[in-house]
Amino acid sequence: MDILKRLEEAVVRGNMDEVKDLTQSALDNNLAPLTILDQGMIKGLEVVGQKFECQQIFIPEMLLSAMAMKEGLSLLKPRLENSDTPNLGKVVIGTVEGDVHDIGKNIVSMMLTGAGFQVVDLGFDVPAHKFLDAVKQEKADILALSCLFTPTRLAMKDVLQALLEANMRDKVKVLIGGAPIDQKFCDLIGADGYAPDAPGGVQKARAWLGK
Ligand code: B12
Repeated sequence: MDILKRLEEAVVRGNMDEVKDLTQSALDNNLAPLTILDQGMIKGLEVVGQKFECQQIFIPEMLLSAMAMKEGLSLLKPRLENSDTPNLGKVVIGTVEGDVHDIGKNIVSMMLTGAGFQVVDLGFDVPAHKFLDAVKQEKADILALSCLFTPTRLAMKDVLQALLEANMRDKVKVLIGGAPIDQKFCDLIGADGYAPDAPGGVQKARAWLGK
């Protein structure tokens, strides 16, 4: 069986050792890190999501798959973050309050780093005031917000409101993303931009800073 298909299935089974070994083999076979991610690991998590929806698996299994994915991602990290480009600007990133999904956010963070941005990652379940403090303290050019769990989308609006109340809204560009986000929602809450994936986010960030 094709190595990427085996990787997908190992993520579905949540087998950490297998995911790590197969990711290493894929790299040894000169497969590009983005191909390994998109056509192996992320496909696996999509299957996991479908199985969870049909109640074929439950939270512990979903968590195991996430942990296995993180093992594989740790091998891709140095390659995704490797950059010889000068510092393009500063990005503060995090998953919004109430949401613990951080794999997509971590990938965006790695790819921004790889593109030459300095990234300050606040982690997940981040309240609006923490984003505000970090933007001020770090003098960030861009604030990147992630969410996966649909009800937490509204926490993005709270962050924008906090920036507005602190007279900081025009000091930082706000980029949003995550599975339940689209351009319509972006327009609705008044964020500066949306991207459907990590490469799209990098593209937007570069364009904003004129790079
Ligand atoms: C792994 C997982 C978990 C893990 C998370 C572990 C972790 N550390 O992240 C655990 C087990 C903890 C978990 C918990 C829950 N989960 Co969950 N989870 C998933 C799963 C299987 C994969 C998510 C993932 O990492 N995908 C892969 C990454 C790479 O994709 P991504 O995040 O979308 O990111 C890409 C883009 O969206 C974009 N992007 C993301 N962020 C940003 C930000 C910016 C700025 C930009 C530009 C782009 C961008 O770029 C990324 C890469 O290109 C999904 C199913 C799925 N299909 O996604 C369900 C899913 C997201 N979970 C779901 C649910 C319901 C839950 C729980 C509520 C379950 C429960 N009953 O408790 C809890 C939520 C708890 C909470 N308060 O947050 C639902 C959400 C449904 C909905 N529409 O709201 C899903 C869709 C499963 C399903 N089909 O029902 N989950």
